[in-house]
Amino acid sequence: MMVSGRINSLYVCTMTLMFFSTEQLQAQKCLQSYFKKRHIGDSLSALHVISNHSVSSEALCSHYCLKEEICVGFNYKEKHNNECIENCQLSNSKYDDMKKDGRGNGDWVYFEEIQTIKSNNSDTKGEDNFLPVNRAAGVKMKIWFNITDDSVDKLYSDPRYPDDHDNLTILSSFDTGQKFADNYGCKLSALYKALETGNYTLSAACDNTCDVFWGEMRNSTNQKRIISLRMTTGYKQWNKTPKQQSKPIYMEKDRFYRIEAALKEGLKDDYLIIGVQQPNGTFVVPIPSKQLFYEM
Ligand SMILES: [Ca+2]
Repeated sequence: MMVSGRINSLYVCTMTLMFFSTEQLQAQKCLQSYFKKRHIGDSLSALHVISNHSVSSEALCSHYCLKEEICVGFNYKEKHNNECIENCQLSNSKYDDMKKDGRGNGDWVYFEEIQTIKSNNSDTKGEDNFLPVNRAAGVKMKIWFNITDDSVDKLYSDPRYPDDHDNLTILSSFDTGQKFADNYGCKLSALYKALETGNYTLSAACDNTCDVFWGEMRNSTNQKRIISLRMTTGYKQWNKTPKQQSKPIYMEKDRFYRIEAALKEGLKDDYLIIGVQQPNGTFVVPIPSKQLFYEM
């Protein structure tokens, strides 16, 4: 059985290298990531799915998973007669954490990542030691009103997103406060100055749903989604689900990094707050405002 599992893992990775040999970044990731076949069964419920895709092979499905920082596995179903269906589900849930989800007599195959992807180094390292000239302390918050539903995906699919926002305000930190409005979405963004070198873990609590992104300061188009919450937590509640925490993120002292977060609120309570565990082990909530800047 162990031999069979290893063959399956290597198969997916090898296929990815064949299809994307010109994409150096993906090749580097693939060398550090393998997918093991865990289960044959049904499709996953929305609770465990980051996104759905229509793909021509399991190798392409694994490629999408490698591009998502929070993806830990994917559920794939082979197409028949070139049918137009979504047959690739990316998941941020481990197989053992999904309990009954995906179990059944279907023909979906769930693959799980068995080695953690390491952060890729940027070639803009020198530039990230300097803040933009036109900056100020705080966090920029863009707001879109009149979007119903709880899911942050409704914000992303709104035709006004991301450029045509209704309102703009500046927060002192990554804390929106509580009960701002109903049926709105917002995007928070700031540059974060690391005060020491080492591994950081970001944590989020929100109502109703939210995502957190992180990346190099200069490369705003290559942000990695490091937290994806599709359930409500309490305000400053940090133990509702392990999905509230990011994987460890390596940052260097005195360098600047871009942190962004999106929130979607339906009705009643609403908030988004982000904390950070620093390399020295201290957990700070919210992220200290003296380390946050926005571009004017
Ligand atoms: Ca709410």
